[in-house]
Amino acid sequence: MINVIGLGYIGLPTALMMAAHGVEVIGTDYNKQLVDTLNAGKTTFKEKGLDELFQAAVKAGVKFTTEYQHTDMYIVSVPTPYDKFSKKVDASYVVAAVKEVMKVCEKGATVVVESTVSPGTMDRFVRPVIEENGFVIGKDIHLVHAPERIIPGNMVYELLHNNRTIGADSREIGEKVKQYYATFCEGDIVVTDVRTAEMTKVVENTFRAVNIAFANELARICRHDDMDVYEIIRICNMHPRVNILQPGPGVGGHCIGVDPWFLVGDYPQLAKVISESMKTNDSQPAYVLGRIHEIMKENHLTDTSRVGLYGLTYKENVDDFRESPALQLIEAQRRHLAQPLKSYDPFLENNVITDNQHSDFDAFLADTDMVVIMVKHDHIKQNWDKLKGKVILDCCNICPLAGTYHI
Ligand code: SAJ
Repeated sequence: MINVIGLGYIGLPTALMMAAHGVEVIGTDYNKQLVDTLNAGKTTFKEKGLDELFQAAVKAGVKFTTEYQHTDMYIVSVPTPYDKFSKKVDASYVVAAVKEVMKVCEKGATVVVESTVSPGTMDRFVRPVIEENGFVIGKDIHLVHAPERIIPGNMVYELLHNNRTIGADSREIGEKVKQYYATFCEGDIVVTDVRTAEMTKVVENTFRAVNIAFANELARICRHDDMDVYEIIRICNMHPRVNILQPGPGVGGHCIGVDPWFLVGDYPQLAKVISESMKTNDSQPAYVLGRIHEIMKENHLTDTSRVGLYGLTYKENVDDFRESPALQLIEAQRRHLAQPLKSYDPFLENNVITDNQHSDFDAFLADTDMVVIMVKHDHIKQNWDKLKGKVILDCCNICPLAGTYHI
């Protein structure tokens, strides 16, 4: 039996996927309300294919509880935020979860940490917890790091098809854990050591962050001399060895805007390109705010409260708004003590900001002169007609209407 610890964005789909593929799974989360919701037959966030997977897992017998289980295999999937000042990983949730596991586990148990951690975290923070409890790692308890790499918006598909990395102290344990993932994973499963697994996950997200920062910097260079950054990137990407990502209003979410900071925090003298890239991405919402004011001036608009942000989530077609560029932009506007911006997001039924968030698209449009497209939800692509006559700043390069402004 597997006890999955942490039933959030990664832990829940992983628990459901294993259960739906014949593994006996009990999911544990210290949030009673979340556990109650799952036990009442409801999922806790929106994700393509998640409800169907949930039904299949419930049918197969998955259980949810607040209690840690006495078993021989654990998958720890709890948050690893970073400390905003030191830029280092905050491993406290992982440490707390492993401490709880140590109270109930059997000798011979395997503890798999799926949470993203900076290289060295397992050695510095997790191993000591196990040893403090009198266990010998590799004999009494086996420790594995198997970072998850599925993308919100396409999680269920990617759980099935992505390649995976399993970092273990011994090949034998790596292969044992691989068998559980192989019950559902159709991709390649690479067995390596713990430190390599830690590093590869962070490097993947850092690669993407640096590439996005490059695109954002190109957008600023092109804006300076009135060149079309999108056309330039499109043509460059026709070269067989060039693949530039897209500029945008900033980088949100809990991965690409966070993980690269782990390397900056641990290697401040070495991670120079990474550090500058993160600063570029982090300043992108403020850059967009500058563009809003420029465009307002050009169009003789004076009332900032008649400017509306379309999209509050951190990316398209998800209801996750953690670290979203739109929220950062609203905050930057507040710091200027200027009139607040309006906002609307088809994925957020309840208000996530205290004021000026509309729940009805038509009412939002009636209340705005200028619309800033922050997120390329499919919803807006079916509604271009309604935006006719508005001043539009499109941060995602999707609006087909003539006269649209870009970042
Ligand atoms: N973004 C851009 N330009 C682009 C692509 C993305 O500005 O060309 C922005 C998005 O709008 C968003 C942010 O970047 O605000 C991040 O979005 P994303 O879709 O690139 O990635 P995440 O954070 O949702 O998921 C990433 C994925 N990592 C990689 O693709 C290397 C996912 O596979 C990981 O599992 C996830 O991080 C994680 O858990 O670490």
